[in-house]
Amino acid sequence: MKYLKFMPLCLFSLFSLLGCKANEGEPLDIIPKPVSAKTFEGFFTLSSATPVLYNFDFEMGSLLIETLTNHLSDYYKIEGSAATYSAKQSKGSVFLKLNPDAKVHNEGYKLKVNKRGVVLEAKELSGLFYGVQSLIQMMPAESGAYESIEIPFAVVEDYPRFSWRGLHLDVCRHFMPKEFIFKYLDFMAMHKLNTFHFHLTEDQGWRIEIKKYPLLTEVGSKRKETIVGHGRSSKEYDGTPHGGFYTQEDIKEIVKYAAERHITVVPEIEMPGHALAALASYPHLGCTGGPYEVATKWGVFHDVMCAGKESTFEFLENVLAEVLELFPSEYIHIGGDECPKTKWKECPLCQQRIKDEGLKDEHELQSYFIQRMERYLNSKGRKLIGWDEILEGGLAPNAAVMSWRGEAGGIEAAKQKHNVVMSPGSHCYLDHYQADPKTEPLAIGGFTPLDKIYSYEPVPDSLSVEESAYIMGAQGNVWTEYMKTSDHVEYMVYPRAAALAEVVWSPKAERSYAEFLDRLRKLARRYEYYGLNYSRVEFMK
Ligand code: TNX
Repeated sequence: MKYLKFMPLCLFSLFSLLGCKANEGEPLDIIPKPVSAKTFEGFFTLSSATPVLYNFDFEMGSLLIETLTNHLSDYYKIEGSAATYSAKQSKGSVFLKLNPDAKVHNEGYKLKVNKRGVVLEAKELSGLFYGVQSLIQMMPAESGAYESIEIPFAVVEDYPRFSWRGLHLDVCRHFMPKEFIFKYLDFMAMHKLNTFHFHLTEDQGWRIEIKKYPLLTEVGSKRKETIVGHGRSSKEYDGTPHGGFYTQEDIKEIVKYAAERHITVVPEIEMPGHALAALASYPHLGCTGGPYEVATKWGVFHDVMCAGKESTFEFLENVLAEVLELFPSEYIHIGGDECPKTKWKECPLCQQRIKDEGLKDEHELQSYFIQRMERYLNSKGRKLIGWDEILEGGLAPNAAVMSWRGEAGGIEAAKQKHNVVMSPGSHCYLDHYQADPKTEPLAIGGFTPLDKIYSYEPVPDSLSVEESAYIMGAQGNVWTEYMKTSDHVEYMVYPRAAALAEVVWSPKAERSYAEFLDRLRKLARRYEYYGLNYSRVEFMK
């Protein structure tokens, strides 16, 4: 026992004798992995006596300052005095330095830890925010009551590979409470994900208050029951009504909460398909005039919005007008996926439209529909993004494509010089199984384990360097047909979203799955502390 006590000391002297330095060159446990991180011998000791300083308007960056100070007080019980303004670093402090002239990339940061203290520098608040996330992950993974903590001496230079680092959530198949959306955004921020694709309307529920059309939520946000078991085989229903929606006040809170965390919320208002909830509320929107019912099972429905009636476009423009007021995002998602053309083929008004506009067929009618919506959005200074079906019948002139049926749509769009978000079902669908279905809760199907997501490369080989520039990034999609609760959503999303975060942030050449798993084990301590119901399946192997 006696000897053991001296062991570390002996080892230390041995290392010094041999010229080895304790933590020099040791990797940092940051996810997503930084572009460059060098560690040096030694640690900076942070205690309640360590000042936290910042050189910008507190109002602007209060959240990032508090993210750091709250972490210290909650996770390690290190209660410092309040952070204070200072134009310069003082010795032994943590200095958050906003510097418009800093030589760092957009959203990037530079972090230096040495015996003088910690300096985190960025030219934008987003960079400082991401730097704080990294700094936190350089601290001990174990929570507890600490007198002080040690942060390894290091120089980290970091910035994202892609500008669209997306995570989606379908709140229509199952409604998720506002408080959960906040938590979802918190974890996105921890992983430096910056685009929340909020899927708000569907066959099974309309989830956003639109003042001009109150029936959308009075009628469209409720379904009388829900299919039990797998949609492909089941005929059983639960007999329990399901509903819920976000008021415009809720939406404002969500958008603000996200913005403080440097997350853009991109709303999706589905058209012309996946729209039964809207049709049930306002039956004139459909080709036959109904009656329609909010869907109680999953799938693709033949009743879609009528492309022949002017009133459909009037409705959609009015809805979007309110949506644009609530969401400042550059892109607005209009869906566009899985729209059967059966009703349009039989509808005299749709056929008339095809004739009047000189269109070839119903695919071109869909294209006409999307192009009209694009003109509206462009006239309001916004851009349209839609699922890859919007390529069929001709892409609207400025539209961006979200490629989900594999990568072909994304490749085609990039070749046509349109922006693209890659989200192929093969790698980016977090509603798929992550392990053997026999041991997992019921899911839609597929098989997308952690290592498969980690292996994803968003830029296809078949694109030239110029074409590759149209790939804005990638996104994980979370369709909730089989996720009734927020706990279940968390189980499906994490840690797979951590793998995706590294795909969209870290340099391709820096990625290694084995080493990612090591870092993930440390990050999982934080997941536990913050009560995230993540899947442990990869740690049990
Ligand atoms: C296809 S992805 C859909 C969704 C479903 C999902 C299930 C996409 C654009 N449409 O409506 O929920 O498959 O994986």
